[in-house]
Amino acid sequence: MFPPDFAWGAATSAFQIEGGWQADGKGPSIWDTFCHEKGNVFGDQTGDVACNSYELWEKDLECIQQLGLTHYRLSVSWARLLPDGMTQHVNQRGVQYYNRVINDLLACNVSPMVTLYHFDLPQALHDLGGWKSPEIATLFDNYAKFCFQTFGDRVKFWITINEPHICAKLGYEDGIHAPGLKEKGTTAYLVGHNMLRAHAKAWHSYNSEYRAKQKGAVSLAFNSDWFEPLDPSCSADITATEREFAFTLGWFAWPVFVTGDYPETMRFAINSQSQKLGFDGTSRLPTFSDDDPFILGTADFFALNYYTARKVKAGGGVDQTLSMKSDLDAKEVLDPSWPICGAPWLAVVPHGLRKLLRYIKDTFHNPMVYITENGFSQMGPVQIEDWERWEFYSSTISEVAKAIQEDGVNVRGYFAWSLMDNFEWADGFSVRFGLFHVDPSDAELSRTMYRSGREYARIISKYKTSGQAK
Ligand code: PNW
Repeated sequence: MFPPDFAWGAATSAFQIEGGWQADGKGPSIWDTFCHEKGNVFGDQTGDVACNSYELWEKDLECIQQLGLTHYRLSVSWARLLPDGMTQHVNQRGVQYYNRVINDLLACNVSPMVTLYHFDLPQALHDLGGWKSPEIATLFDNYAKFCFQTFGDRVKFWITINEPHICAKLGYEDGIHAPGLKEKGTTAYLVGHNMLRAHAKAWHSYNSEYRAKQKGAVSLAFNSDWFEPLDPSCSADITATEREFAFTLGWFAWPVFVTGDYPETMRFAINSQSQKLGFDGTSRLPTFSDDDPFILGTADFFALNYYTARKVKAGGGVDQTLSMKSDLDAKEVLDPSWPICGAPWLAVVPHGLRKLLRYIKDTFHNPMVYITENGFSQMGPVQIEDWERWEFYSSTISEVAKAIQEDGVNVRGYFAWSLMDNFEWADGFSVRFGLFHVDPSDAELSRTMYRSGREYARIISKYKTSGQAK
């Protein structure tokens, strides 16, 4: 049913669970700044305490064991390890914390997958220009090398950057994630460019300095919805769907897996819109230069975060100012037959994952794939008997099985988002993605298993190790 040694995991990220925002010498990140500013996050909630995993790591480990996970995906906080972002000043207490997490996981036979950057840039680096500055690639590379050097004897799966598309678009175009900039139609492309340069530098460092000894794998995590034309017989909707893929998944996966450069569709759309609006100057989508690291081939596996699907209709998105939306010139539509879970953007479309996996196989040269995030959110009253979420997981996992068996996609692992309810960015704690419930107003912050957690544990114990149903 599943390949033997299939990775059965769950994922979290540092800012969303750790808290301890100033503990033991940690520096502030752009998310600390962003959520301390009123009006940015639901109910002005913050990540100051979150699930307090900085102090309650043992409780997380118990959850991981109760689920029987083979793998756990976490992120390390750059500003906890290097408070001002630079390697000159190392916070040893931060190093100790992650050493303990990693060692405890290994002692319980759980393999860590570590993300270096999950939205939480050290504020000190943002103040120097952050992702907008070309220097960030070298600073990120230094940080990555520090992590490979410090933890790489034990960590065999690395994700450099989580969802560069979401980071760039929500943080620098829409302004709803930190650092809250709305510099439309320009900065997100620049930020994405520097993220690719930073990622590629770190991959090359691993490849030449650490791989032989540490024998791990390095990638970056792409997010993509499954897109299909609203009217499959309308050629404008079909090309709009191609643009959607190009502007989300292709933006980052095409350079890394196919050509070393952005999809032609994307550059063409951006440049023709610039022309139409009389924007002079060079392309808003930067070009890679000979001084840049080679981008092509800088991923050892394909890491995919999948949540939902969209139908795509041509046009409609165009306005007369520069923006990513006008460049894209497409409108996303929800199919009324798709149920919505919790958050309004989250249509439940498990079969979209199978289709997307097939698309990835065909477009990106049949890579080894890890689904590094997939989940279902709950809002409103807490439902511990969350049978809808359970149904979602069980049908999604069966779509993954079909992708493997019937479509021949090389899927090697699946990580549920998330191990526990946590700080869901601009939605604060109002949107719950956990397999364990955490109530942020409970002084103990106890973790309570949802029904879906129990069912996920059953699936895992059924398929773990042999891949065959027991
Ligand atoms: C991902 N959107 O982010 C992240 O990797 C997680 O940290 C996050 O908790 C998870 O998905 C669930 O949202 C996203 O608004 C954040 O479209 C926002 C969006 C998509 C992904």
